[in-house]
Amino acid sequence: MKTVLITGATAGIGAASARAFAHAGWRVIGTGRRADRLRDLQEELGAYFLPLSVDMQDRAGLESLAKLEGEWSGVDCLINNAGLAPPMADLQDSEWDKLQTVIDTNVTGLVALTRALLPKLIASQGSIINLSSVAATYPYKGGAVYGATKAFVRQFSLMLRNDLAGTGVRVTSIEPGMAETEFTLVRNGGDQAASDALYDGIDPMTPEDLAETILWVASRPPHLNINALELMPTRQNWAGFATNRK
Ligand code: NDP
Ligand code: 8X3
Repeated sequence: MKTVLITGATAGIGAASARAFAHAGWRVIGTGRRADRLRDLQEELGAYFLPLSVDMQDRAGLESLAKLEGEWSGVDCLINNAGLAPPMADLQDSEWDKLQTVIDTNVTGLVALTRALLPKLIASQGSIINLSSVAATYPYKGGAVYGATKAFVRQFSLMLRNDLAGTGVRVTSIEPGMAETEFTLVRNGGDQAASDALYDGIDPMTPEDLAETILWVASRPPHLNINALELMPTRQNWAGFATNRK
């Protein structure tokens, strides 16, 4: 039986992935800060789900995830999913603490956890699936720090493959557009109406769409590495260039 560690399993894409992997016969280690949500998921998924409440900003806590023993000691797949965006704002109008939280979570925590788990992933010839975003590639106004963290995740994924050459470990950057989760609620400080308005009428991707894709990536045969995968709702596309006339 294979084991997957999914960060941010308390909501959205991470929770849907926990369900998809568990139903496909994997053991699932799920993390996040909200212990009550992890407990609910354990009740739903049973003994093959291990809930571990860890904050991505707590490096020691993340490193402790690499020290599990017994039946939970092996890790075959790491899904670096936990992440968030600060409110949409120009940098000059942004609150520092919110930016710092995003950088610490999306970048620093992701690197710390990946580094700590690499010995186990090398031993299992496992795989790493990182949640980047279309914001890594396509700039939009008010998203500089978020987009930059996701560009980091994309490039980190591609370059990590060089470090891992010959080990059999696979690395993938998943780059979604709009998926309806708690993402926009968190970004807007809990404004449900604003979140509903953003997704209204565009048939956004669902967390299950992404979970199915992530499970598909993790289930490819060992000789096949999906480097990067970009997905969007059919009703989402690119904005044009902007100009500022004098
Ligand atoms: P949700 O807000 O629904 O879920 C985010 C998850 O991340 C939660 O489980 C949350 O857990 C966890 N998380 C956030 N901060 C921390 C922290 N400091 N420590 C531990 N866990 C944390 O969002 P999504 O499911 O949409 O997002 C998942 C990933 O997908 C993110 O990396 C996001 O950037 C990316 N993504 C999302 C898109 C979208 O449109 N939804 C599109 C492209 C990428 P808790 O709060 O319990 O700690
Ligand atoms: C979030 C996707 O399109 O809202 O990563 O920037 S989008």
